[in-house]
Amino acid sequence: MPVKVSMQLAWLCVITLSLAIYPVWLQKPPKRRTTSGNTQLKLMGCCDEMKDLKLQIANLSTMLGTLSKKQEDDWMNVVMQVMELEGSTKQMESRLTEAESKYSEINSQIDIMQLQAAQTVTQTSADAVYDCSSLYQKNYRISGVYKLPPDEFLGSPDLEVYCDMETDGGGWTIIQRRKVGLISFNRDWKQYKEGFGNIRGDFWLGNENIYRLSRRPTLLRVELEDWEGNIRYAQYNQFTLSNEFNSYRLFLGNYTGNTGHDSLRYHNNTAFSTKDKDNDKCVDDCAALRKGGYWYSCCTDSNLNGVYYRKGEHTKNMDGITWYGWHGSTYSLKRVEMKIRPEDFKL
Ligand SMILES: [Ca+2]
Repeated sequence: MPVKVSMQLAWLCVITLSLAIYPVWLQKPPKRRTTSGNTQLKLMGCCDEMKDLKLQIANLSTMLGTLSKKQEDDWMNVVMQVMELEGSTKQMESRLTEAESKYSEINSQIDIMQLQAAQTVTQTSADAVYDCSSLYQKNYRISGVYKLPPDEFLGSPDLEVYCDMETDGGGWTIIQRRKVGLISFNRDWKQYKEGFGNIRGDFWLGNENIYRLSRRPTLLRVELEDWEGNIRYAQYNQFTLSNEFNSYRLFLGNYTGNTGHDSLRYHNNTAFSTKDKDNDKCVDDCAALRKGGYWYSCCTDSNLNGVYYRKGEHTKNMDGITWYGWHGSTYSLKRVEMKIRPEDFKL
């Protein structure tokens, strides 16, 4: 073998061996991380972005904190408001309940009294309920509506009355009231005979009923109120009405009171007149002129069943609710009540 060939073989062996020992040389060399200028710029930009982002995040965190705080405050406010509302609602509810219970208490008291008053029908005459004074003597002391039993002697039916259990000792049966002013008192004979109106508001108890209730020696009390809130009264003993055959003629005894002069005296011993029954002592038709039913003479010194005029209109007419002795002929009063009680009523 020539030396040249041997040398070539030897080199080949060395190279082969080397390749066997260092196979990595056959692989592609790994990409070196270049640090060229372009990449450096990119990196710098990235850092700035990061900084911006960090700043934004910091800002957002602050905003979030502020918002959370605000939300918390708002929530607390809402809670406080709800609590306040709940408190006032509870207060209102309790007031309502209180009022309702008082109302039902009074109502049930009156119901019981009415029931008890009705039950007295079967009792003996000594215990009979004639009027509000009888109820008062049976310890019914609350003013309001009661039902009186039928009167067997007169054959009259049961009667709803309003009792005044407070004024001057109580026991008063109210026979007339003016205070609301919505219903007309310009009615005919039959209506005045039987009564009309609302027992809790304005009404006339009825001449037949008044006649029946005043058979015993009776006091009449007239209470007047003007539009300035002043209150006066006139009281009479020996008050009575005659029967219908005698036109429910009025009779009065002595006057006591503070109404200026006694403006019912003029109507004493005078028959009752209505728009359809002129029983007055005058050429004129007083009931038609004064627009009410009353004991018109020629014509009036008082007209308690006249026209109801409201404040502002109350001084312009002659046909109003008048008491000449106190406010004259053209002043229409704000409130009137006529009530009766037996003279032997014991306080
Ligand atoms: Ca006449």
